[in-house]
Amino acid sequence: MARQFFVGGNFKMNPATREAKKALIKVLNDADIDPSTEVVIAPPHLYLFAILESIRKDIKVSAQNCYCKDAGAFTGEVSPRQLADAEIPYVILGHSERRTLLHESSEFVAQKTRAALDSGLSVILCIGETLQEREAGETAKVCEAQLKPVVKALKEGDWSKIVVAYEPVWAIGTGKVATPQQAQDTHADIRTFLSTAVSPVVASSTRLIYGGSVSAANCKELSDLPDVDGFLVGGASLKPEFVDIINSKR
Ligand code: G2H
Repeated sequence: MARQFFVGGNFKMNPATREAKKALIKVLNDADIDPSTEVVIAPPHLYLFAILESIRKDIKVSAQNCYCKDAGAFTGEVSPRQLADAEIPYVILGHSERRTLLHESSEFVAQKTRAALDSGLSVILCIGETLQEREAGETAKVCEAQLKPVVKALKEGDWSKIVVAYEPVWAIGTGKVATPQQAQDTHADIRTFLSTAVSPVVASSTRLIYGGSVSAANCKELSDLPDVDGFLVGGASLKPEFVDIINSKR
């Protein structure tokens, strides 16, 4: 089954001002974008409504997180139901910055994934190993351990709404990108795991995207890899070169 190329822009806690946010959206609105690529941008919650109204219709908008309940006394949280009601189609879950800084466990990420799907959202699910784990030869084991609670929480049909982002922690925001061999090998391992743990159909149809210091300079080579179906882009999504990354399959 053909997997549509996917490029996500994870703005993280950027930009710092509304003026800069407007300039960023203008670059995207004026750009010549490959219509065969699915493009999703994930701004901070505060900017979601404004960006939804000002961004061109062929670019989708994602939240960067949500909670696992529909509503209630959860100060500071945003619910998947609120996102769906606001017509936000995607949410990023399990980003390593949240796993590390906010101590989110894989079980909690799985709970939030379940809740997001129940509200009708699609999920960009992030997994990835630390440098220490890679050097210990534990990359596949760590990715599988992060995926297992999600596999348990989902039914086979749910996987059409999941994009798995493999983001080695050592490559995030460091300028150290995974080599094409490292990216391809890990993506192939994840696909093999999905084939056994879920089904061969899910393994061959689920998009596996790479994240970690993706730039205009390295995207072309990575985009040609058989098991890399796109990118989750952080730092470079805030720059005009994001357009070159979106168009990397051209
Ligand atoms: C990884 C990535 C986006 P960056 O976190 O999710 O960020 O491209 O800055 O490494």
